[in-house]
Amino acid sequence: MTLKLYDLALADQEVRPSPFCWRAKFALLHVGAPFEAVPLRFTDKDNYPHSDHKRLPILVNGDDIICDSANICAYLEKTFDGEPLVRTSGERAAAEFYNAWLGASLFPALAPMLLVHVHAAAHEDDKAYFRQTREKRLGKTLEEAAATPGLRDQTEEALQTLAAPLVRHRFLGGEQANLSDYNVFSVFMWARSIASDELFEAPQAVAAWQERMLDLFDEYGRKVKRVS
Ligand SMILES: N[C@@H](CCC(=O)N[C@@H](CS)C(=O)NCC(=O)O)C(=O)O
Repeated sequence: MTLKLYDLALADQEVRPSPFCWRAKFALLHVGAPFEAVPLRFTDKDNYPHSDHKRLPILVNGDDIICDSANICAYLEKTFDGEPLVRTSGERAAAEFYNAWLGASLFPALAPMLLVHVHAAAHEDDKAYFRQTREKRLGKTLEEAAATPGLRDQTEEALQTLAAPLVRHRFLGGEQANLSDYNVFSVFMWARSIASDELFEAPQAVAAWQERMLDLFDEYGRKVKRVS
């Protein structure tokens, strides 16, 4: 049976930037589960497949409805015999470390620069909702957040740290991509979907890893539509 992954879409339904949705899509591709990515907009809440959970991704597999990207990864590991997302407890611990690094380092630097681009590319019916919810969270306007001094430098510093393992390893998972790669690269897919390449310059080791990540799964990440 084909699974349905409810995936956040912008004004152009083919542009799907959500980093959490990307984490779920890469996990599905990795375990080899056939899926259809179904677009939903921010304010399309009545069509979200869960009565209470109003964030994406949501995965539907027959009667199973799984909310939250981390739960989706755990569900896929439990349900599918394909390639495991991590092979050892050490790899799992590393994936948890990269998540913590994302939350402490890359995300806070990159998100304020990206949110204004999400708003620009959002559907007209979503724009007011997106601005209101995000500005409440930020405590400032999207434009003020994007203009915070030093965001580019902070992003590039975070990427210097990410370069450390990638100088000697093809992937954060070692020879093959694993959950660590998908968690981190999902944030790059967010940036790639909605913003120009000029927001930051990645160190060479990170840039080369990005290309390897874009090559995976028959170039799934490279082929998807970006805001023009
Ligand atoms: N912890 C959740 C976070 C999901 C999340 O925040 N998704 C955002 C899109 S990136 C969303 O659906 N937002 C809907 C809204 O703001 O109404 C996960 O990992 O799935």
